[in-house]
Amino acid sequence: MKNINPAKIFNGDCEFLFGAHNYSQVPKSHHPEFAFIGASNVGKSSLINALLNQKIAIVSNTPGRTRQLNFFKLTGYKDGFVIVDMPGYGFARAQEKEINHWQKCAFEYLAKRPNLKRVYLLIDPIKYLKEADLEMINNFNTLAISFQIILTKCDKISNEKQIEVEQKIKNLAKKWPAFFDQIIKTSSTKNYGIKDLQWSVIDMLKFL
Ligand SMILES: Nc1nc2c(ncn2[C@@H]2O[C@H](COP(=O)(O)OP(=O)(O)OP(=O)(O)O)[C@@H](O)[C@H]2O)c(=O)[nH]1
Ligand SMILES: [Mg+2]
Repeated sequence: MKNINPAKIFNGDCEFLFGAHNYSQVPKSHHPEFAFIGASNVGKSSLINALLNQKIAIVSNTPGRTRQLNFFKLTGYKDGFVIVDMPGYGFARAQEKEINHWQKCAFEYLAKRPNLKRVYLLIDPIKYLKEADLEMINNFNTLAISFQIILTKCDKISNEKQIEVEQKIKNLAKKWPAFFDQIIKTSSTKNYGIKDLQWSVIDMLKFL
């Protein structure tokens, strides 16, 4: 552990592997995967860029920007590992057909991916937990997929408010068996909490 340097692993050197519109397009892989999921516009792509230290995922003011599963590979640790940017859910202007398609695709990916080591569920603390987030959490618990919650856009609220939201979620989480009991508070714009996120990934990889 002493010899691990996150700055070397997340040094901006990563490769866009592919984007997939359907789970059937995703090849099997033995590389450990970490998926970022959450409501549309919550800041998934921005956080991935901050984590990877490279502007590789597309960010937009318009909700519903990421419309496929995007796979990014890093090779700087062990045999390599993969970060997955997922399309956001709860996008009000999306058509029902598209919503159903994405729900099915996300569910299939989550259910059929043995190399998926952890899901990061992003929550904007100002918006708090919505029905769609709770449904996703239900999926994680049912499928026994380890998930960790990340609060995004923390530059927009006070420390006190962040801690209050964290406590509220931890109270609810007593009933969530798949919940990894550590909430990471981040801001992609201020580069806050990114080291914590890097260590969270590394801590998982260390034991593989
Ligand atoms: N203030 C602030 N704004 C942020 C932060 N992270 C992202 N944003 C803004 O939030 C908007 C959405 O960011 P994205 O990273 O595209 O969000 P996303 O979750 O990938 O969105 P979809 O792909 O549409 O699901 C953009 O306008 C970002 O600039 C943050 O840490 N702080
Ligand atoms: Mg996105």
